[in-house]
Formats: sequence, structure tokens, C-alpha cells
Amino acid sequence: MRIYATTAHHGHHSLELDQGELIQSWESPARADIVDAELAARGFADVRQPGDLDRALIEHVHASAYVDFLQTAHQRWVVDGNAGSCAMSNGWPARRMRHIRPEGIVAQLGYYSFAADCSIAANTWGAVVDAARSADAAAQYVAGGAGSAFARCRPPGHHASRDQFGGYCYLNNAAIAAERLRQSGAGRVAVLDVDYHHGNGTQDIFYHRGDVSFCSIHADPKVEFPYFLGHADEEGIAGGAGANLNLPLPHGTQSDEWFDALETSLQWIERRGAEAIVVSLGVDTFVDDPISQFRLGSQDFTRLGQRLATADRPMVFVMEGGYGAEPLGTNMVNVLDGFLS
Ligand code: SP5
Ligand code: ZN
Repeated sequence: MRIYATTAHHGHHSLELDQGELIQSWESPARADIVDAELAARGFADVRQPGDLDRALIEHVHASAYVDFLQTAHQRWVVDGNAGSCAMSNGWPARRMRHIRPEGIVAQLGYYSFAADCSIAANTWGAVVDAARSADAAAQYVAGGAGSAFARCRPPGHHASRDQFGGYCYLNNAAIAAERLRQSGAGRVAVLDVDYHHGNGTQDIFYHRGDVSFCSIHADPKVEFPYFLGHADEEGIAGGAGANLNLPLPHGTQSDEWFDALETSLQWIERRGAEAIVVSLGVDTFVDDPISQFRLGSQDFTRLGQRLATADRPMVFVMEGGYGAEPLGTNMVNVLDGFLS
């Protein structure tokens, strides 16, 4: 299986508000290094650099002004005289407030984000661009006839909506891959999101579209981040009515219940007539993940890969969440290995 990855992510490690303290984010450079080391150790040697950023493709997924904002935010934060190393807001447009774009950088950080677990460091944009490029390249490779590819993206993308960052995500890598598959000729595409957290950004981007179906298996937003989207009654609107499926599960969910939801997902995707599948591959469903509360074991990730292979569709794997130490590498590569076996 071909891998697309770059090292620009090393420059990106932002601050996160966690339990009332600003900490170095759980979403760390070590995550990608651990995955890269495990890929190398297990013989995944076809690692490529992606091509240039296709700004027109990105603007099919994200608002142009939002992309400009991400690119310039940290510089504006510095020029504005803010002391902190990472740009983040202190106010957001809440219930009964106006959604009029304000002028200053701190206010715009609130306008263009939805969570304080995520901020913009000096080199964040470079990492964000390379993750998007990797997802696009993997999709192009699969659109060209390859059966599968892995975009080893960092930062992740599935929480990023059309015009808001949060949940460690800035540009939506999986949505970019799905859009590339569509533009390269796949009539119908599905995004299957197996990250522990709901892919609110991907849902938002495709909610009104019937050509890209979205299905997510995740911790119930009533008890888990991103808190305000991901309920079972969110089914899509307008041309996208019936093209969104959420399968929220309780804290403590074990393998049997999780794989029941996977069956439901794959049967639904088959009924949606998807010609190609993008997998938002988070492995934070692991029992020992430090910020999550599902109970999958390392062998379950092999089983996941094996079951995905039986869907018998071209598949673009896009790396999302998964935290903590070495098991992250084992679990991520187990999915790819299981798929190939
Ligand atoms: C891509 C992805 O997986 N994003 C997840 C974002 C979750 N952010 C909120 C995390 C809160 C973690 N609190 C952990 C407390 C551990 N003691
Ligand atoms: Zn996650």
C-alpha cells in the first residue's frame, strides 16, 4: 500500500485548553513519528511526497476567506502584539448572538473556531497544507486505479468544517480526499469515520450533498467532544437528505457493540451506492487511549482492516486521531495490514 507523508508536521505542536490548563496538545509530532516508525518496521516502504496544494480543490471544501485566515492568522497574532506562542480566541458567537465577522485577529479566531482544544502555532499552516496535500495525493492515486492508499496526515482533519477549526483540525483532509475522488470520476463516494470522536466537520461539509455520503461511529456527543453535533437524528438536508448516518455509542463501548455498528455502517454505505470509500482512520477507540473511553484491543484494528477489505471498494485511508505511545503505531498499521491480508 502506498503512503503519502511529509515531515512538515514537526513544526506544529500547539497549545490546548484541557481541564482548565493550557497544555502542549495531546495531538503531538510524536504521534506521526510513531506511526512512521511502525510502517517502516512492518515493510510499508512505498512512502511518497505529495504534489502541490490545489487551492481550487480546497475551495470546494472550505470557504476561501477561511483558508486565507488560517494562512495568515499567526502572523496577524504576532503583529497585533499578543504574548502567547499560539493564537487562540477568548470569545465565540453563542446562542442569540450575531454571526457577523469581526475585525481583529482575536475576535476572528473566535469566529473561525468552535473549541479551545486547538490553537495556531507559528508553523501550523505548513503542517496543515502538507496534510491536505497528502490526502489529495492518496485520493488521486486511488482514482488512478490503485486499490488503496494511506494518507499519514498530521494534523488530523475531521473536526474542521467549511469555515471553522477545532478538535486539533484545520483543513478537512478526508473531505478533500472525497472531493478529489468525485472530481476524478467517482459518481458516489462515502466517508466512513471510525475515529472515537464524531466527524462534525465532515458532516457539515457534505450535509446538503447526496453525492458524498457520511457515516460516523463515535462516542455519544451528549457525553463527549465535540458535544454539539453527532446525534442519531442528523440525516442530511436538501439534496443530502438520507446521506448522513450517525451511530453514537456510550462510554465504555466494547468490541462486540462497536463491530455491530461497523456492520450497520458498511451495509448502509453499500445501499448508498458508493463507488469509492474514504476512511477517516482514528484509532482513539483503543482501550488505553489517554483521552478516550471505548475499549477496542489491538487485534480489533486488524479485524477492522479485514472487514473493510470485504467492502471491495477502492479505499483511501486518512489518518485522524489516536493518542498515547507505541500502541498507536501498532493499531494504525494493524488496520492497513488487516486490509491487505
Ligand atoms: C482528531 C481528534 O481525535 N480530535 C479530538 C479532539 C478532542 N479534544 C478534547 C480532548 C479533551 C481531552 N481531555 C482529556 C482528559 C484526560 N485526563
Ligand atoms: Zn478522535
